[in-house]
Amino acid sequence: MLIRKPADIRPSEITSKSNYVNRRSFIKAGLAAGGGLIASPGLSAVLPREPRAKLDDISPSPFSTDETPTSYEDITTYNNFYEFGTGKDDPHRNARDFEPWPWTLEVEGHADKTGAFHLEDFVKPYALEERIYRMRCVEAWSMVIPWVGIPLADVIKTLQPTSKAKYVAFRTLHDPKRMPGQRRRVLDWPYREGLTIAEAMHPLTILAVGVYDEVMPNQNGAPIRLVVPWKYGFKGIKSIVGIRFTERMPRTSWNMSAPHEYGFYANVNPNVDHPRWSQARERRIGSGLFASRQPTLMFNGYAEQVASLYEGLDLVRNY
Ligand SMILES: Nc1nc2c(c(=O)[nH]1)N[C@H]1C(S)=C(S)[C@@H](COP(=O)(O)O)O[C@H]1N2
Ligand SMILES: [Mo]
Repeated sequence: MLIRKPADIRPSEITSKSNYVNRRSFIKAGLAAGGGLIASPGLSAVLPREPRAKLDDISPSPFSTDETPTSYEDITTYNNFYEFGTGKDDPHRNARDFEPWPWTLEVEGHADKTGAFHLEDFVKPYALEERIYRMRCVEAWSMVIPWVGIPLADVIKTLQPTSKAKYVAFRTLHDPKRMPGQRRRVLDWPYREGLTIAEAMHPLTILAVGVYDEVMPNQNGAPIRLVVPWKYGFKGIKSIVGIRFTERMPRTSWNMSAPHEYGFYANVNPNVDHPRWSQARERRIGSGLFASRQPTLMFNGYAEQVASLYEGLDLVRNY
């Protein structure tokens, strides 16, 4: 079995809370010292900066579905990414010139290892895995996507949240110059999402850095985004610049925008309709214009793995 947790990290190799205050000087220091987190031998996720660059040393995952993946073309041209426009074909056109590098990720809140990290250093200690997941959008379409990523649980263990960390909140880059869709207030920017700590630690939850063994396309959330396959697609926040461990349930973009339509949990549930449409069936993208809609499965087909997270929770009230 692959042991994916990095070896013990010396305190000098991690940004401390006081360093975080002086984030800029840390980033410079981190560059000079060769990075924030140290890679352990045998692992090491490497992220090339060129668009469509191949990712090396990807191991397959037992969590992958054996359903046929959606084509690269469909995965990268039919998207929601409101930072680049609200139409399904806006992201791939408007994100073409987005330059994700260099990328800094801030870790904040109730954890021992908070600070600002160069993304390369942040992912370096982990091994890349391919996770072929069924993905279900709240708008009743679905895809099968071969993500490349690292388990979020491994990252969280490294960051050492304190006992006060009950939730993990994520935020997308807010930069209207680079993300033209943010010049309109269609959402309260930056895009925000969140998970309970148990959901974040679940082995199915990953931070994805690629699709089809290539670096993450801009329109899919370059350079790093969240993937939670038993939840509606909007939980999969793209182009993440902030991770915060919180004691209280964080506010999330779609819940703030339309609380009666989008809850915090957003678990795929064919028995709980959206107020304006049914969630019982879904259209698999790429299956042809006249293909019949297939039934949506509880927790998007991942019930066996995740149902225990919600024991005793009323899933109609907690949608
Ligand atoms: N920052 C950000 N993340 C986002 C969105 C967005 O508008 N902004 N849209 C979400 C929605 S509604 C879906 S269905 C997925 C779709 O993109 P994907 O096919 O690349 O997962 O991204 C999610 N992540
Ligand atoms: Mo969505």
